[in-house]
Amino acid sequence: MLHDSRSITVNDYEKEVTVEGWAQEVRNLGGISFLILRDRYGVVQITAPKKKITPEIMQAITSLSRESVVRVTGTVRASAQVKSGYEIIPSALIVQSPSATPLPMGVVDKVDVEMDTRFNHRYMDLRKPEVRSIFEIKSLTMRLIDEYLADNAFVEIFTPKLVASGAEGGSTLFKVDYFGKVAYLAQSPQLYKQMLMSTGLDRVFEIGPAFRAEPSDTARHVSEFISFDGEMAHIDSQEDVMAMIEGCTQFVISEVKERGARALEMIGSEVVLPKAPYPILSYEKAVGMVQGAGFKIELGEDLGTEGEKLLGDLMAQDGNEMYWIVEYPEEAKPFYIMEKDGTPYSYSFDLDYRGQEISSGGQREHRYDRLVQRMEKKGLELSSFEFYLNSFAYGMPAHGGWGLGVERMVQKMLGLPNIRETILFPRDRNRLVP
Ligand code: AMO
Repeated sequence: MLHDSRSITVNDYEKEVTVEGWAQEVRNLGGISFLILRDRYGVVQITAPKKKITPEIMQAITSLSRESVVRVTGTVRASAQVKSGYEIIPSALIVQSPSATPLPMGVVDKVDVEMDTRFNHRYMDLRKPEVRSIFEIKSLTMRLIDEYLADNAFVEIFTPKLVASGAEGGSTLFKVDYFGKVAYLAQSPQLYKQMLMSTGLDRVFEIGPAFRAEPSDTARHVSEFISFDGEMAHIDSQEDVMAMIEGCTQFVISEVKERGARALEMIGSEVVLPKAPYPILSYEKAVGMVQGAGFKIELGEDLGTEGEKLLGDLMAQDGNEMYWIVEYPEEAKPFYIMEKDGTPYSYSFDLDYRGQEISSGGQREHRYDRLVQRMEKKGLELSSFEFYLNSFAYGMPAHGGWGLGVERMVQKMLGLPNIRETILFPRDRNRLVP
């Protein structure tokens, strides 16, 4: 079994180990050479004093190009000069895969590399521990969501990503040729998770890809993201749904702090557990707050990126990182959201995290006739939604749910400037490769 930089302990001192990694740095000082080998967990120092090693090993080290993959067998020696407390004196060294030169970008160099260059050479960018660790946190986040929802009796579902009609508006649909028919990439599992509410599977969730042909080139939009969707039946109001999300986000963030401590240190992120319960602002109140701070917006309009940021700053003044905005104008919300009768508003919510929407949802219109009315009002072609509407005609309980952009949440939790930092191979208007 190979050792790695994390598994070598004082118990291995004076013993022989084999390690493998990338040649991060080679220093040749004549009588002695040093090779810094990087693996997933850190680095090990290979110390090669000319007098104690074979000429072949010396030759291999001195001619090694940076980032080559090397396997080294040697004896572990305590060393006060090395941060880890030990070094390895090599008795065998194999270059498993030499690296070409020059490198397309540096791994340890402290120069700022353009984002495009980084994403063009993502395999190299991800060799940086601070970049790679983001994906350990993202993976942990997914596991924690699973754990929380399983504990709350949710069933994990997988809905089609090739669909015949879009639920989130026509402007962001990606068209696909489906055996000669028009199909689309799913913008969300909306229609399917709602249909399941009529079956007795009364709490479902899905974590899966969602596709949006977003024309905007921003730090928060991509054309493929991971959506964490939930839907719950037999609710009294949308507050039941909000309580579930709030419980989940608090659980995820506190456990990430705990279980992700090592990765967080690598990234250099200090995660703060938001103050709970999250304050609830009505849409009207939120608009009033940003207007009060000099922002130009009329009632009925969307807060937009700038409005959301400003609201985030205002909420931060009282130490609130996460907050709800509820009761948006029904006109601004999709057909499946329930109207608040006698008002221009709706039973809907957004969850904002430090000035950025990370989730939205609400109570759904479960009454067949009202749903049809609402779809007609929105100008939808009812025949395209027959499969969906049918599930409302034979007994559909009151229900509500949410969609939460996992990458937006991870981005905000880690304090990263751009959503793309949380996606291995991001897709946007300008990028389809790698
Ligand atoms: P919505 O369209 O608001 O709602 O999307 C839900 C959440 O998904 C994330 N998101 C995105 N993340 C990155 N890039 C994008 N282009 C992008 N678009 C959306 C956001 C957003 O809050 N069906 C409803 C949810 C529901 O009511 O259940 C929906 O999709 O974090």
